[in-house]
Amino acid sequence: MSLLPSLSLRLLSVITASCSETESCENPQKTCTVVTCGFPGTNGFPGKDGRDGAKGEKGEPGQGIRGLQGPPGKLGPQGNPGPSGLPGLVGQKGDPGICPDCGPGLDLAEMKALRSELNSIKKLLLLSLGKQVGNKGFWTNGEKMSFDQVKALCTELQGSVATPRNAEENEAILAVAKGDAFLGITDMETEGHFVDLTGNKVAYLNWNKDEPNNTGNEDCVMILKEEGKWNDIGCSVPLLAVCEFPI
Ligand code: FUC
Ligand code: CA
Repeated sequence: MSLLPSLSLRLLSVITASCSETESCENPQKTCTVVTCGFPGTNGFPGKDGRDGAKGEKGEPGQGIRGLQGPPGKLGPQGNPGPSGLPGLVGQKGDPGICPDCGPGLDLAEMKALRSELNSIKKLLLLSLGKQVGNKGFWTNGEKMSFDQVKALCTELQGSVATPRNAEENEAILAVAKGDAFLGITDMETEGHFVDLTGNKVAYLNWNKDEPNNTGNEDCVMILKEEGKWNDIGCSVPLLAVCEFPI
């Protein structure tokens, strides 16, 4: 006789017995004993997903093909100016300049030559007709006139009324004039305050005895032909004209 039908029969009898006992018995422990002996149940449904685990470590770089280069980024802010560069090479010599006041057809070199020639003629004229002291020349036309006329004459000749700054110049003026002559000194502005024609107080003085005495109204100054001493005199009295020029 085979073992399998006998086991099936015994199992069936147990189930039958337990069922009748479950219905009549009020002891729950007896009921449990019966369930333990039953067939295993079928697998239940899978449980819900668990919570996320801790973050893993960074993986190794991938080994795929490198992607294409992206477009250039936005222009950055302007940088600070750099240091100055080295000086450039010296340029070539330029053409001779043209002087706007030189007149048509005269460049700077020709103008300089003309000025030099003019100075030579002026010097020659002063040496033959006048006297030179340092870089100053004295000259007279030998005519007598008022102080204002002397001033106008000297200005027209691009000079000024003779004004001695020392004894040597005073003697040169006397030698040129050979007579009473006006000097470029007045006290027209303030009585007794003698200034040159630019308004500066004169440092060198050579007054005659008891001068200046302002007899009447004497605002001009003359050099006396005898010793070259000075006298204050009226400006309208006609006296020799002596001019001075820079050389
Ligand atoms: C003296 C001078 C005057 C004037 C008169 C004739 O009195 O001081 O300036 O020349 O002489
Ligand atoms: Ca006088």
